[in-house]
Amino acid sequence: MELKIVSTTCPYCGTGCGLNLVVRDEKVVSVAAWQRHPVNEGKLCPKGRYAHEFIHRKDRLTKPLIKKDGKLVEASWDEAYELIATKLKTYKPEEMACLASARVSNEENYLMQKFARAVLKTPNVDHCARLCHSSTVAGLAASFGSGAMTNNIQDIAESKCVFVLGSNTFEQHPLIGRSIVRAKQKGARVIVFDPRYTPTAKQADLYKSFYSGTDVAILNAMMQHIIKNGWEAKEYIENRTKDYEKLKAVVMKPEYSLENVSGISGIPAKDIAMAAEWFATAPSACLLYSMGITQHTTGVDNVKSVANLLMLTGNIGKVGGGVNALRGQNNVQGACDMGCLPNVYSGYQKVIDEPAVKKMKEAWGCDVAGGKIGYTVTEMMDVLTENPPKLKAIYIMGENPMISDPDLKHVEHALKNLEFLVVQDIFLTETAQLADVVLPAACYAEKDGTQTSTERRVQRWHKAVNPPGEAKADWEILCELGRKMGFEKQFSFKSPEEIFNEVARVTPSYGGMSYKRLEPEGLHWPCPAADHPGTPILHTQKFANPDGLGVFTPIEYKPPAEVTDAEYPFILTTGRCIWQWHTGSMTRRSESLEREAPTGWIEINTEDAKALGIRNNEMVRAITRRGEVQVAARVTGDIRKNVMFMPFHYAECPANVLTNNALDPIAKIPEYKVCAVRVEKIKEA
Ligand SMILES: Nc1nc2c(c(=O)[nH]1)N[C@H]1C(S)=C(S)[C@@H](COP(=O)(O)OP(=O)(O)OC[C@H]3O[C@@H](n4cnc5c(=O)[nH]c(N)nc54)[C@H](O)[C@@H]3O)O[C@H]1N2
Ligand SMILES: Nc1nc2c(c(=O)[nH]1)N[C@H]1C(S)=C(S)[C@@H](COP(=O)(O)OP(=O)(O)OC[C@H]3O[C@@H](n4cnc5c(=O)[nH]c(N)nc54)[C@H](O)[C@@H]3O)O[C@H]1N2
Ligand code: SF4
Ligand SMILES: [Mo]
Repeated sequence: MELKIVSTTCPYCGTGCGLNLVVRDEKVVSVAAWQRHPVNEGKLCPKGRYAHEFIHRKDRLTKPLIKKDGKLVEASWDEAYELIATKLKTYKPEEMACLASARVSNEENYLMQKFARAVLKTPNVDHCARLCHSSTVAGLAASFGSGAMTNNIQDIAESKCVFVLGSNTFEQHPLIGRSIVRAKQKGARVIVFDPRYTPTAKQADLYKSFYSGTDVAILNAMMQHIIKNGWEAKEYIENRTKDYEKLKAVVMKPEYSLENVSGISGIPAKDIAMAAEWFATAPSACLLYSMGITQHTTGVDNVKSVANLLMLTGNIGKVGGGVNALRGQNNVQGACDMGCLPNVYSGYQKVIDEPAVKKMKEAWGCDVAGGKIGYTVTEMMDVLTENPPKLKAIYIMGENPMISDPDLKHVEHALKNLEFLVVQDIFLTETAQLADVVLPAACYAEKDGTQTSTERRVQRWHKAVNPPGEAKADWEILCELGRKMGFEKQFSFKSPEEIFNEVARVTPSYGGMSYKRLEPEGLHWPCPAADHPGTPILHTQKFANPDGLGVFTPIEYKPPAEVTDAEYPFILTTGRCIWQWHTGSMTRRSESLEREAPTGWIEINTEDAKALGIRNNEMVRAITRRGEVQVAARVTGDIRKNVMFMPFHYAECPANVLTNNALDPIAKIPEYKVCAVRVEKIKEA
């Protein structure tokens, strides 16, 4: 039997590992290592290893579905397009919204925002980056002028002090974890602060647990200790930054003394001091963060505090330094780069800047939405529950908010208030079940395209097999619908490569890229010209702000939106495990992964469990102000007393029934990492 090997990029996390799909008889039968790939060098984590298992599942969507008498029934593509086109023409632009997807290619995301802005003329386009790193995009842009991971993955291995704050790297970005191990082997000290003793924490030379939501206090205390000891990078601060005095005025306040912050965070004063000393006196130091920092009502504040610490110690723009904001989904960096955010076109060109609007009008040859910032995902759910709802139709490509958004009762209420919902997915998800029209999409292995990983590396996907039944690639669907709605010229693309060439034409940071140049292992943006080698490390000479300087921002500590009280006495934090992916649409359909973590749990500290009379594995009720779920208790010493943790992957015990949709005022990211919870034994009947 003949085997075909097709190289592509892993469809799960933002690490961007290269893999080889093994194809036999038109089926992807296995995944093999890509030995010389610069990121993973032939290694894969379990999700990459089993990334073929969901592809040929019998329950893939294979035909368009239309809701008739409350039931989804099979329809032809023509019927589906006709219905969508007719319906969408009846609404005003501001009554419609589109959600793009961090799971699909750059080309497909580019087309989704083009569809929203050129066809529907609506400014309302966003995607799950809102729930994820919107704090980073806003916070790092304010500090450095650019909202992306500053250094590349390999570079972490060169660091002499790696501080992991709010990232469970070894479970969530396992192949980036390897770079931490390498750094350690070369003599780096590793610091991990996390409310849970995670597999990442096990790698640390200094691990401390703390109360969720106290990061700003900890970072300010570290900075105070550094300044008091004269360890700040004086020359760097002088030459490359501004507003240092403003920062100093805040971090030197008595509130941020080691002793006081020890009381707020639960980390002993001497350990905060040790972390500060290690970080500031190392020849190079970097910080890795992810959702532990961003998913707070103070998400942007947290990110700016991280940026402050790194500038204070002179660690931005150099080898082994950097703010390494680890982007989550395989193509969340790309979806942001492509302009699937309500305030920017591709390449972060602002929709409120007149020259940018003019540029897009000329490039696309039609009128486009501009001048006004649209709704974010989280705001969409809010305006949908107003009376009358401000939105009437949403087109969702590759997202599953019915499991992933905060406060699910609120989300369900919102989506049910829509007059018209289109969902384009590879499976009939919880969200698709609510749709009026469901469109069957091709998955990563069934199409060509590009994706951009967390280290800004733009890499190719190569098509290995045909999609099942009548399913089509997202880019084909958007082109056909765009043409159906009268935008023949704007959606005339015959291939992803043609779309990419348009992306390169209108997006300065991708300007020098082409499919040819991306082979075999991609390029790091910014890559502005055809002879530019790409940029693995940002800000080496100057920051991306107009004056070239990095900006210190004084940040005061603020407690989370919901704090514990007598009724809800514990802090609930939520996140992930290594085996499952978000809403489980793909991993729960992968036998090898599902077997390892078949249902959810709530982690409860051993002493807390004892006080509550709860045994390991016993089903309990977890209750917050939003709702309650029944879930198995996992009694463990690996979580801080008074803190509980739940993964959000499981529809049968959905953590997001419990979470709080309070938002960061700037990034509009919800506070998934902190709410107040009570846990009760289920009384035997
Ligand atoms: N296996 C797997 N891998 C994934 C994903 C997945 O679903 N499954 N999702 C991907 C995506 S989209 C993302 S965004 C990333 C997320 O990657 P991570 O951010 O690493 O994952 P999380 O589990 O959300 O949270 C990380 C850590 O934050 C800690 N934490 C909780 N509260 C706080 C706090 O207040 N402050 C701090 N500093 N830490 C806190 C948690 O204990 C947890 O260990 O993972 C990506 N990788
Ligand atoms: N409680 C809690 N909730 C959270 C978080 C948390 O830490 N705690 N984290 C948040 C974060 S960081 C994120 S990123 C979000 C993720 O939230 P979502 O993006 O809603 O979650 P996914 O399950 O990744 O949804 C992706 C969908 O895309 C589909 N899909 C896959 N490939 C394709 C394709 O090629 N084409 C199309 N059309 N569809 C495709 C999948 O089947 C799936 O339904 O969840 C957020 N929710
Ligand atoms: S680390 Fe991320 S990109 Fe690499 S194999 Fe695992 S899930 Fe895929
Ligand atoms: Mo994410």
